[in-house]
Amino acid sequence: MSGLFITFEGTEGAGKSTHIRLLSERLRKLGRTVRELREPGGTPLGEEIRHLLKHHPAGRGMTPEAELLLMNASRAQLVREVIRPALDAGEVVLCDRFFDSTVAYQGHGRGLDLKLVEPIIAAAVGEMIPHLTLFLHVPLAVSESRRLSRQNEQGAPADRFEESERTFFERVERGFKTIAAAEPKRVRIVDASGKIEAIADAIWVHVEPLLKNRDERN
Ligand code: Z5A
Repeated sequence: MSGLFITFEGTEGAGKSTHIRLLSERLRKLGRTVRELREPGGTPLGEEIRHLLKHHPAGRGMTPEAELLLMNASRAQLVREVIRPALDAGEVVLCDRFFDSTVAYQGHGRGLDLKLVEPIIAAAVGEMIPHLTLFLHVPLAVSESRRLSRQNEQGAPADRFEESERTFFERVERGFKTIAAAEPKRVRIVDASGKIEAIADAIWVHVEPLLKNRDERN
């Protein structure tokens, strides 16, 4: 694959969507072809699964195991239908969440054994490991207040995840920190609590050398 695959991770409201948008604008100005994706979702099948996972009444009593499998069904489709072809065509793929979210939410958050979680991720992902993962970190209080202000602005109801208790999000946050500590080369922590422009610049510091590297190799 000649493209570049970058994933964004973090708790809700960390600014993933905001920075995917800003980074893709920057890359497009430089003449790059950029693909913006989100998980769960990103394909017609994946978007249906996203609805089941987040809002459908049938999802109310969903077990952690069913959640794990649905997340990875969406991912298996996204990898084969969109990510792999886009990377083969030399595009920059920016994905809002990927398998680290499964480790953090279904593993650390829901308490599923990582020995169960990891092989299922491997089946969905295959060799499609991101070149770079940006873990946008904000304290949980910031995450909560951004979500609440967005809900007030848009009048949108909370989804099934947003209804979880604080201790769940504390475990998820610890999960992301554990992942970042275990894979410091791929996963870079970005302090996402300051001004949007400064965070965008901090992200660019990680992206620019990777682009140069790829250009030299291609
Ligand atoms: N999930 C899972 O359990 N397992 C998995 O494997 C995967 C996902 C892939 C998807 O929800 C849910 O699925 C997610 C995890 C679970 N649930 N939770 N929690 P989603 O896609 O709907 O939501 P999200 O991924 O959590 O993202 P989000 O809430 O949309 O947040 P965000 O994209 O990181 O943030 P944002 O939309 O860019 O910003 C939020 C608000 O803050 C917005 O009003 C911005 O204007 C504002 N903002 C952003 N940055 C700043 C700064 N720096 N200062 C001030 N205000 C800011």
